[in-house]
Amino acid sequence: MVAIKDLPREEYIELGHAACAGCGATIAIRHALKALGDNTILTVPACCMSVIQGLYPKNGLCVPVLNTAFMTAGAAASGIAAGLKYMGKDKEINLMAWAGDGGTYDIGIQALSGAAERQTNFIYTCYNNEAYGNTGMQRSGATPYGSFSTTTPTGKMQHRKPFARIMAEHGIPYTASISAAYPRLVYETYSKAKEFVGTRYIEIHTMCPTGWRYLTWDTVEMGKLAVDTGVWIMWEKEGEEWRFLGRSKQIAEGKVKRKPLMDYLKPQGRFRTLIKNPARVEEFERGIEREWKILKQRVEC
Ligand SMILES: Cc1ncc(C[n+]2csc(CCOP(=O)(O)OP(=O)(O)O)c2C)c(N)n1
Ligand code: SF4
Ligand SMILES: [Mg+2]
Repeated sequence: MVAIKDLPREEYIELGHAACAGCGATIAIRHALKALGDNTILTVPACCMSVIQGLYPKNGLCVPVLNTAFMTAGAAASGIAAGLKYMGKDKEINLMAWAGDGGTYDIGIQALSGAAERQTNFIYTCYNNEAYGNTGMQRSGATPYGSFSTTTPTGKMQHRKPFARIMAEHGIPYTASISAAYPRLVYETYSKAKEFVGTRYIEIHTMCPTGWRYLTWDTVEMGKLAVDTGVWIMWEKEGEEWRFLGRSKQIAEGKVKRKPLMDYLKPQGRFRTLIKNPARVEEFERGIEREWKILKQRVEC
């Protein structure tokens, strides 16, 4: 693992960007861009990042950005990729779409799936804060079971979609599921992903104090608790090979015991109603076990 002192000094996200204090998405993009460098073009659909990166007349990111409509990240990137290829610059420029979970799991899946099926040459990042943050926290397909959102006031009744697995099954060369709580892993994942040609899908669990309702200074702790309790699983698929990553690997190999789920649920206001209902907490646990079981089968085969 790269040492902190060896991370590039260059910064591509400006001080004074417009994110909430404690926003995990800024940790994620900061370290992703350190890996990709200034030869990068971003396309960002409507989401928190389109606010973070620049409320007119300011600019929060130091790379060119094409802002697009909510559902179009995959389509916009496909257009840019075609343009870069035509100009013979597709090998020297990293193209990245950076979209939220709503813009990916829900309204953006069609354009993204099409782009992946065409093996469009780009990195697609879904930064997953588990709700529609930009518009005040409505539920998305990524919102966890039992979580409060403004459209699920008594707790969501469905489990989240296994979206990174859905993308991996497109047969793309690289897929990863990581967390912003591990910035060096973010850096290493992008350093690796940029070496592949074709569609690469990276999903980052990005802690969101505003939506998840915990104290801003607990952001990294909250991301680590998601991994330690097994709620969020870190893994990658390179070619046909599936692997667990970091702490999730230690859990899968039995070197570390998973922490109790309540350690993660209790500090977050969004689970306040859920934790009063043991039957629903058990259902939450069943969803976690199901995902671990499927991923373990993938890693072993
Ligand atoms: C077609 C369309 N519907 C609704 C909106 C309003 N809108 C803008 S951002 C957003 C939520 C984005 O959620 P997500 O993709 O999860 O990103 P986040 O804001 O959480 O970072 C919505 C509903 C829109 N811009 N376009
Ligand atoms: S709402 Fe959440 S994801 Fe959006 S800027 Fe604030 S902390 Fe970040
Ligand atoms: Mg979101």
